[in-house]
Amino acid sequence: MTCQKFAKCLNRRLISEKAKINILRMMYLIREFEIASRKMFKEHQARGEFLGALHNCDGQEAIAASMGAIFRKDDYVFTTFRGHGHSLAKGAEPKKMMAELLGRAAGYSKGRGGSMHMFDPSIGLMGGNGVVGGGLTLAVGAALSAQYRNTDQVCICFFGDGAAATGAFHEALNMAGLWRLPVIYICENNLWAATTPINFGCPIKDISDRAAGYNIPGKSIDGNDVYIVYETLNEAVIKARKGEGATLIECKTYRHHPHCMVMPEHRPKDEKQAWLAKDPISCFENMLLQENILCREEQQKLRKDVRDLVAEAVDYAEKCPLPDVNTLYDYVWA
Ligand SMILES: Cc1ncc(C[n+]2csc(CCOP(=O)(O)OP(=O)(O)O)c2C)c(N)n1
Repeated sequence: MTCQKFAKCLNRRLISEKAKINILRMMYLIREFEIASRKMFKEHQARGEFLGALHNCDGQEAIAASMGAIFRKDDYVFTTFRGHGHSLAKGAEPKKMMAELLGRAAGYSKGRGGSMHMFDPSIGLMGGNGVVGGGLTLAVGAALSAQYRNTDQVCICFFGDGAAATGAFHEALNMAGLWRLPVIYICENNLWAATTPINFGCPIKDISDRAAGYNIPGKSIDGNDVYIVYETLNEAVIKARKGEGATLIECKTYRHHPHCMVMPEHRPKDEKQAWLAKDPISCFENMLLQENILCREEQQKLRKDVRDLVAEAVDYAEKCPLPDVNTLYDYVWA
């Protein structure tokens, strides 16, 4: 999809100007967080410290940021091992996230979880998961709880194309369809499951086709187009709040970096180049400039503010103490 085609979207009127700027700001925050986290990891590695796995989501920001603009604080989000963007968009604090990346006591999992484990139930952030597809069935439980308590809370579960081939995916969608649960399954199909291309592990073109097997609506969309993601997700959230059940949304997208920090690039150069040209942030920036919602000066200021915020978070995390060794056995159940 080119930026021109992007400009033709009609659904731009659905979102207020203020919300559009907030979405762009969130996309910047996610991108700057990811850039800073890689830099921080490399610096620590150079000093001989290994901080664990780091799965970045640069290139997939349109999906998380749209969710953040629609979702309420009391809605639930289950993320994956590639969950920094989802966590920030759900309201997680960059400082506490950076502290968790560095294994500090002030982090979201008290320094015990690292990059894949940002949890904060007080803002509906139900956490990441090192297990591929690990959140799929947990989301059934959260959605069932909302339905049982008769609230209008909605649950979103993010997962990758690789997770769509697990048994948990089919079990979860079966229950979600059967009980008409207020859950939205968002598959971020970035075309690769670690080093496995999508056509090695998936026999169909659109993962959303699987929704029909569970009597829920399914849609495959351009996951780099904020307006399309927002409109599709908004519709699914309205339905779920009204008690009309689950939706499966497949967002076609691409990660800008290798699977994780310790893996070399394995994807074809031309494929990567083509997707970099469809960077969701550049496309959305151009849209807002064309719509006269943003000028270059404001855009640069917005980005700088976010960059400063992330730099502060890194500084804070670096200064935070590691967990006290006397707490080693705390939170361990045997
Ligand atoms: C149950 C399980 N199997 C295998 C792995 C190893 N693994 C980690 S990430 C990954 C690929 C997942 O791909 P996908 O679901 O498409 O997510 P993406 O990395 O594209 O965001 C695999 C196989 C794991 N963590 N858990």
